[in-house]
Amino acid sequence: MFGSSPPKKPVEIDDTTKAAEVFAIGIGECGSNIVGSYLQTSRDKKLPSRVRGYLLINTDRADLTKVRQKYGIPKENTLLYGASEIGVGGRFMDGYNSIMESKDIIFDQLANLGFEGVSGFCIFTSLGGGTGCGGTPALIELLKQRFQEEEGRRIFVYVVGILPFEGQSSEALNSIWAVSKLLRAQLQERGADLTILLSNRTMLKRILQWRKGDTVDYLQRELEVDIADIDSIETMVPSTLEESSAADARTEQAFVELVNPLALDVIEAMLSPGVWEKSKDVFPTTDLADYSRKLDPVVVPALYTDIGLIPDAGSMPKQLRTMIDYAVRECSYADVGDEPNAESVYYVFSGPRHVAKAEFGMHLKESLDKFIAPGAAITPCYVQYHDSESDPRTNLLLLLGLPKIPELVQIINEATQLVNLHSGASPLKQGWFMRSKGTTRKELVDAINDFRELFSYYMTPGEDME
Ligand SMILES: Nc1nc2c(ncn2[C@@H]2O[C@H](COP(=O)(O)OP(=O)(O)OP(=O)(O)O)[C@@H](O)[C@H]2O)c(=O)[nH]1
Ligand SMILES: [Mg+2]
Repeated sequence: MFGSSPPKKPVEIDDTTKAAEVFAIGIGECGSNIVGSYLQTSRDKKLPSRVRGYLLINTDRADLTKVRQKYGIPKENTLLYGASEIGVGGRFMDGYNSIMESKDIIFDQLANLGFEGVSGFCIFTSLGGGTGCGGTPALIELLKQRFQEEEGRRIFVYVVGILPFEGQSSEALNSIWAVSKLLRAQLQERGADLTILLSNRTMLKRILQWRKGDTVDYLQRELEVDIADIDSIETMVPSTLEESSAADARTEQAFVELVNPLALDVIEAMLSPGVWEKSKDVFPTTDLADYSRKLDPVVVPALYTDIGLIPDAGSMPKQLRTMIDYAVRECSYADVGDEPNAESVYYVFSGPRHVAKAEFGMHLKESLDKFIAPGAAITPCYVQYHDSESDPRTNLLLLLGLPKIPELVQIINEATQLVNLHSGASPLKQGWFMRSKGTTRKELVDAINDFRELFSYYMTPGEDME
């Protein structure tokens, strides 16, 4: 069995990796890309290791090879599993079953990579595909079974899940299924402790806002089309992504390349407080598991980087309020609108010693007040850098627990339309659900209704589906 054999290759340990107790798993194309590019970027920036080990898994041989080459990933850190070798093409139940059927080879490989002693796992995946979307809930079930039920040892499992671009209705449906599955599994202690949502559509929107000129130049170059104005880019998404011609695949690829750096920034911001570094103080002491202890199970991050706070320039409360307003409204990774009404908040305020000060906590708390539900808990964390040579940037990471997410309405509507399109008395029509998702219409309708319930404040009464 797995578990008893010692790691074949010892995990590299220097004083910077001691505190890194998390094992990263990238599943499917998106998940593998995110982990791969994260590792590569950390290497390039010479950041201390935030992860104790990692594994990229896919049911698609070509994609796995590509990711290995692109990011310089050793073969032993990748695994091809499942029967098809060409992915599951969005059929998420196949993604789910493939993981269950490959349990032994997956755990063998994890054991070889030294996953035994870790206290947590971070799984990266898109929510709209098949391999990662279906495989993630299965993988978590197996991990929880293995550690919590068989060994009686608590572990935390975080999922960083990527929501689809606009207009990808089939992916909207998959995403709803996956999140509802993760939440339901949690009731049996077999789900994710935290599901962190990053949305491709919002990340794209942010990029378009912040780096307008650069983005237009980049897209024109990549796609060899003339982009008249910024609004035309956003409308390119729904009209093109649903059909899968080569040009559309290129558009999607270009969008993905645009948003991935943003995704990496937030991952780095989340992982960094839990890792020891020479010139850094963190208080209160924070390890990664704290996020799940203090937050609701679905989280949307917001990250405001390189903030121009000037403590000597007077009115610090006002500067801090402006900072919080901007972070919530303009820097969230899924659009939370103006009134997220979050049920819990975790913030990580980092920067030079004279800026990232606990004394500012009171003002931060006051400023957050209008964005949270009455009684919502706020958990602070301060990260101070005291390296006299470097001039660290001031950053604010907000983790909003169970916020309102207006864009989920859009996702629900896209998914509902698709379900309606394939509904009807004829069994031929209903066959679509089994054929393209591997499951029944009922399971999908239940998932949509879960969503409506959880995020019910957006819905008008009587919209439930039968
Ligand atoms: N942000 C981001 N999104 C990606 C990336 N790669 C794919 N996506 C998105 O992920 C979704 C498709 O999921 P994939 O990850 O390709 O699917 P998969 O898990 O490999 O599953 P199958 O291909 O169906 O077997 C689409 O919404 C893509 O836009 C990436 O590197 N970054
Ligand atoms: Mg794939």
